[in-house]
Amino acid sequence: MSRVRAIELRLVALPLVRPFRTSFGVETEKVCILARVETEGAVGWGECVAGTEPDFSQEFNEVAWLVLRDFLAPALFAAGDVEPEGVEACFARVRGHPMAKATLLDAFLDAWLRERERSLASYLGAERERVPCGVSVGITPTTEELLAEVEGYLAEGYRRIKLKIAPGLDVERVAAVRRAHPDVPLSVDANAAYRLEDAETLAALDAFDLLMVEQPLHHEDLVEHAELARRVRTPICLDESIRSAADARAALALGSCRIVNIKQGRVGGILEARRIHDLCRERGVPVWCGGMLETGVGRAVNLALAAMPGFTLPGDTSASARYFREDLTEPHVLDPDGTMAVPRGPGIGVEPLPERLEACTRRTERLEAR
Ligand code: NPG
Repeated sequence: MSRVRAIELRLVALPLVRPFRTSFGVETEKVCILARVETEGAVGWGECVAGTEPDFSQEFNEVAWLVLRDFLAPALFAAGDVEPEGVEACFARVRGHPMAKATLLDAFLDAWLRERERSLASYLGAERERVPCGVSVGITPTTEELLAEVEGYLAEGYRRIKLKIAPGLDVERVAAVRRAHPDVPLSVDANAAYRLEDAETLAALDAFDLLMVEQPLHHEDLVEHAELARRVRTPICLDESIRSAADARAALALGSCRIVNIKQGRVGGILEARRIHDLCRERGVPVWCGGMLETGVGRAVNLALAAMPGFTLPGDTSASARYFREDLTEPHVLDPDGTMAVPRGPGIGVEPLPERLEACTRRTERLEAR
């Protein structure tokens, strides 16, 4: 059991090395909440995956901040001595808001593990010391720029390329990349930009031997994904649609997907991510670790998750240099063989560097147990 004495919320902002364009918008800066939790014996960190706008999800920073400050932090203080499962339980009366919940649960788990001198990877039963890494390539102004970017990432060693697509920026672009790289493991991610009426376009992607097409249709429509799955050969992977283990169970029961992207921040934290992993593993469904342009704090969590045995496909677990000129933590570095080390120190195994953190902080608020 551990007891939380104080929680500090911080809004931080880091410029991205290049703009990241998806079907729903362009990001030039990473702006996110970090939570710092003090227990009797340790300090833990958690990163919120929400962004500045309600686009990828209904959650966004300003709302997550309020939910953390006014509901989740008071619930955690009131809970007193708890285990990680008890933190989840004390958050249960807040409906939804998985990204806010994940922030504080993960920070608590980091502190709880540090008190016990245990790494997150060992807590999760992670088997690998290094994980194979992929990279997600945003939509570029031209096909030439896309080819150049892909070329650069392959030269760095990335083992799987994921291309962001949107209606009109799909078949030709994928064809060009496939022509240039006949054997590279390749996938596409639509971020819910298509409709079932676009099934023919999506079926045209079958020609390119893709690992998967990720989240082609509306985030709330499992039935239409199941219908689409009957019309295309490429496996469908779901991301936005899976906000919990219950969603994953429903999607698999309906045949809406054959692969699941696990982002712990999207599903309420590390414990729920583990449940989805276990469920998929039992059913022989491959999972992989998604990314949300996290700083080194969130990325450390992703690397530990990606080392679990059911994560059989390379994730969007890219190196710090893919996102930031200077990360908040010591950088996560890609080996030329396309793998990255899973942090092995206590807790998540990394901490924000104090000076970097101060330089990136836009706002802080400290909350104390009474
Ligand atoms: O490498 O962290 C990364 C980014 C991977 O493409 C990526 N993330 O839809 O999965 C996604 C997308 C994303 C990023 C979505 C940021 C929302 C915010």
